[in-house]
Parts: sequence; C-alpha cells; structure tokens
Amino acid sequence: MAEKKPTKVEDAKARSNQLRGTIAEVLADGDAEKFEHDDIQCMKFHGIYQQDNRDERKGKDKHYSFMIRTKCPGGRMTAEQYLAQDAIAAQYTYNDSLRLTTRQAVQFHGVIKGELKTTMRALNQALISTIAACGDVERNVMCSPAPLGDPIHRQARALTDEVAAKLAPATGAYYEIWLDGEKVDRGEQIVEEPFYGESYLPRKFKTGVATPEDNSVDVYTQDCGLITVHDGEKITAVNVLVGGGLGMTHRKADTFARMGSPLGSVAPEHAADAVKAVVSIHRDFGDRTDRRHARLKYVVDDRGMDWFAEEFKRRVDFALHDWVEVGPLQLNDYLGRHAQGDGKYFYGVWVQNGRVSDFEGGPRIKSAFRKIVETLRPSVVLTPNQSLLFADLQEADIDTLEAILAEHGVTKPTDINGTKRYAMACVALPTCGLALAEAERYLPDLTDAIEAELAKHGLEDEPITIRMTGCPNGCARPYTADLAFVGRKPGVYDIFLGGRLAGDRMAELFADSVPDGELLDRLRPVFETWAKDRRGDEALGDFYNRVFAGDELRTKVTGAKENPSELRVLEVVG
Ligand code: SRM
Ligand code: SF4
Repeated sequence: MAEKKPTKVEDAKARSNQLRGTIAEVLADGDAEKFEHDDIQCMKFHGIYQQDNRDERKGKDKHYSFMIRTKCPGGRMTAEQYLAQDAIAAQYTYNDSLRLTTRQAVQFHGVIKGELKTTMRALNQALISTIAACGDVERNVMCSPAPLGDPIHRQARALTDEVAAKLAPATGAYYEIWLDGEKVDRGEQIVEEPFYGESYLPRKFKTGVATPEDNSVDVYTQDCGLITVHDGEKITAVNVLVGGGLGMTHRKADTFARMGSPLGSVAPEHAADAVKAVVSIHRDFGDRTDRRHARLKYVVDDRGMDWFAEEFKRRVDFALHDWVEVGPLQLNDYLGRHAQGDGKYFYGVWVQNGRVSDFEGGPRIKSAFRKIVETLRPSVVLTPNQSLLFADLQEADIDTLEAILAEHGVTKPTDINGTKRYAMACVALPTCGLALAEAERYLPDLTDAIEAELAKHGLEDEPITIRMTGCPNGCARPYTADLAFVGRKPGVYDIFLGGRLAGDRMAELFADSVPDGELLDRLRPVFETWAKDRRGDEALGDFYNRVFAGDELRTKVTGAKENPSELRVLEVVG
C-alpha cells in the first residue's frame, strides 16, 4: 500500500521558516485583501484567524476580517490589562465586544487587515501575548480559577505557568512580524525550535490543571489533564490523564470524543516535565497524514495505555507512580462573593456565553466591567465557563461592585438560576467558518424556554450543565454536559444527554437532526420522568444515565449511531 502523504498543513508548516511565511509581505501589501493558505495556517500560531463574517457577505463575495485570540494561562490578568483589552475591543472589533472563551482567554472579532498590526502592538504594549493561542502547539494552559489566596490554588497556578513557559514556542517570527523585532539570520541555520522542530506538533495540544474541589477546566477533555493531590497545605502528587479531546465529525464513527485515560501520578516538581514528555510523544507519534486523526487521543486509543506508559517512562528520568484516588470531582462556578483565603475577597459575575458587550435594551456588561475595574482596580480571572472573577477586593468593595452591576442592568450573579448559570455556547455564527448552525445567538432563547418548562416541575433551580455548539467540534465542551445541543445544519441539532457537572462522564447521542422548533418537545418526556422518578436531588444527567442509559461511565462518544437513545425513553414513557 502506498504510504500516505503528510497533509498540506504539514507542508505549510515545514516551509514556513519557523512561522514567518510571507505574512510580513502580505501585511505590507495594501492591495492584498487577504492571506493565502500557507500564511493562514502560520498566522494561527500567532493567535490570528482569517475569517469571513457570514452576516456581512454580499452575494458570493466573502467579507474578510480577523479574529485575534489571546494567550492567558489560568485566565489571569491585571486591571490595566483588562482595561487595555476593553479599549482595544472598542477601537478595533466590529461589534465593540470582548469574547471570553471556554479556555480562559479573550477573542477579538472583526479586526480589519489594515489594523491587524496596530491591534497586535496594542496588545503587546499591555504585556498580552497571542503567540500559541492557536496552532499546532501547546495552547493556553487552563487552571481552576479560584480560590486565589488558598495555598493549593497558588501552587496549581505556579504549575500552570511552568507548563506554559516550558512549552512556549521559541521562534522569533512573532517579534519580527508584529513588533518589528530584529530579524534572525537564517543563513546561519539557527535552530529556533529545539523542542517543536520545523513542523511543530501534528495538531493542537491542550493541558488543564484541576483540583479535586474544582473541575471547571473539564480535566478529562484535555490532551493532558493534571489533577492535583493535596493535604490542604501543599500539593503532594499530581495525577496525569492523557488522550482526552472532543472534536468529531457527524456520522463518522472513527472520529470520537474521548475522556483522558489515567497514566499515573508524578511528584509535583516533575509535573511540568511530565506534560512535556506527553507532548513529545504526540510530536513523534501523532498522525501527520490526516488532521482528523492527528490528536493525541488517537495515538492513545490506537496504541493503548500500556504502550503509552512504557514510551513515557523511556522519556523521563523520574518515577511514574500509581494513580492516586481523589474522590469525586466537583464543578465550582464561583459566582457572587467569596473569601479568597488571604483576607481579601473575590466576586464572580456570570457572563452569558462569554460575550462582554453593551446589549441594546439589555445589560450594559462591558460598561459595568470597565467601571468596576476603573473604580476598584481588582485583578481579573477568566473562568473556564466563560465568566469572570474580580479578585483581590476588600470586603467594603463588594457593595460598590454590586451597585455598579445594578446601575448597568446586570443581574446579580446569585440570582441566575441553575438552568442558566452553568450553560455555555460556542461562538458559531457569524464568524466561525466551521459553524453549521447558531449557538451563542440561540442558546439564550432556548435556555429561557427550558427554564420555563422545568419551572412547571419546580426544577428550574437545579444545577444543570447545558451546552450548545454550532458543529460537532466541541468548543463549548458539549459532550461532558448533562444536556447538549450540537449543530448539524441551520436550525437543526443533535441532542446529547447523560454527562454531569463533575465532567467525568460522557453524554450519549439522544436524538439526531432535530429541528430547533422541536427540541423542547423531544426533551419534555425526559424532564417529566426526571421530575417524577428522580432519587433525592439526582441531577438530570445522572437520572438519565441511570434510567435510560444503563448507568454506564462512558468514556467515549461518537455522533454516529444507528438508533439514538430517544427510543428507549419513549418506550419507558409509553
Ligand atoms: Fe474551538 C476550531 C472557537 C475551545 C475544539 N474553535 C475553532 C475555531 C477557531 C474555528 C476554526 O478553526 O476556524 C473557532 C473560532 C470561532 C470564532 O469565530 O471565534 C473556535 N474554540 C473556540 C472558542 C472561542 C469557543 C468559545 O465559544 O469559547 C474556544 C477558544 C478557546 C481558547 O481560548 O483557546 C474554543 N475548541 C475549544 C474546545 C474546548 C476546550 O479546549 O476546552 C474544543 C474541544 C476540546 C478539544 O480540542 O478536543 C475545541 N475548535 C475545536 C476543534 C476540533 C478539534 C479536533 O480535535 O477535531 C476545531 C476545528 C479544528 O481544529 O480543526 C476548533
Ligand atoms: Fe465553530 Fe464548531 Fe467551534 Fe462552534 S464548535 S466555535 S461552530 S468550530
């Protein structure tokens, strides 16, 4: 059989001269409206996506602009950095908004080509980088966002920063192109990327650090998930999971969402090197001939954990110990006021689908946040649920903060009920080029309708993770949710049920290709039986899983199923 060839993206990376390509030249060419294939791939490593806003298309003519994504380990930033981003959004985005992402970063949409460099420089002046926010490298490293003053959390944050630093790309291309840095003389064959090499990784790589008290990073969905083990004062070991990932393709059973598998545990001082060793296995064994099969999860799934553990041990000079049981994980969204553990306070504000904007006739979230930061100068932490914490506050600041929220029509975070507070949607239309259906712009209406339906049974305040994505790539991590909607085509969704708040079980495909007008009708029998037959305060996903899905701890799910599970519910409900 003929050997499969590396993908076009592999070729583009290899000939990019360590992420330079012709980006600088095309940028300087005022007549060029857009970048071409190789540069588009390269620019992702710089944190930039070329997009086509589908609302703005004129006939077949695409409307090009750029999305810039920041890299922000653990979602932390200073007041000054927040304000700089608020101003950048006002000046350079098409809709004056900051978009908080599911990986604790910020996206700016609709930046025009002529202002790309100025925007990048403005970010850099605020000491905000975008390098490796996208591309086939270690992406933004996530960390449970709080409580900030607690010693365990401090150590988890330090580990997050260590992983991010160890795996940052070393190329000087970013500084040359965006900051007019000195050019590296490639004639001397300088090896700029001793770890990544000329072709970087076969695909993106994601790492998240969880504590047993807070799995908001969805640790099982990361390529490499770390769970800290601690005695209350210090981290005593770090559990390592490998091979998680969510992207899949509709009806293709050889693509799947997968939970990370336990590799074992390592001493805390070796945890960052453990991640680096895992990344190196991806670099060396990931499939460079098929981007749909290139994530680490396929290496793990194809070769098995025994092979993986042996390969890992060959690459490190420290011990791999047994996995340490840490008990059930929890999800904490930290809304409202909390003590930080160091005498100060933090305050979590719910941001619906991460969109920080002044909504016409609705809450003026962007203005409220700006005023809070200008007045109180808090640190800011982005959460993995697309929300935001104001931190390092004095107790007396809380009243001021709540008054500013009220003044701008922002609902008090603790008044958000269980149906909505854990809900997330990806960006989808109009900017995402891969979107098949709406997500961010549709989920608010749908959660209103679900809330009203659940209220008939007094269940609207039950904590449920409801997640929606415009395609099966999984950007809002739908497959670990109690209830998820995954876009199939405009106005049509697959429904998944059976994950849970702890994020340690996959949902399953419940019904496929359901028109948006019928989503609620299809779910009504499940809600009714949940209300009637739940045990104690059994959550929606747990109930569904026990009664309809055989109480299975699913670790894998595909979007290809002959008989989605709705039939089982209909049989029971009659
Ligand atoms: Fe994502 C691609 C948005 C988190 C899996 N994701 C995209 C792109 C860049 C579309 C593209 O390639 O052209 C989307 C840009 C939309 C836009 O207009 O802004 C996009 N992903 C997002 C964000 C902004 C969703 C959000 O609403 O917050 C998240 C940015 C995170 C960040 O700050 O880095 C985002 N994406 C995720 C997650 C969740 C996570 O990482 O915790 C996943 C699932 C986990 C995983 O990676 O397996 C995810 N995004 C994907 C995939 C599928 C990858 C795969 O293995 O198949 C793609 C498509 C691809 O890479 O080919 C994708
Ligand atoms: Fe786009 Fe699909 Fe990701 Fe949503 S899940 S942002 S539609 S790639």
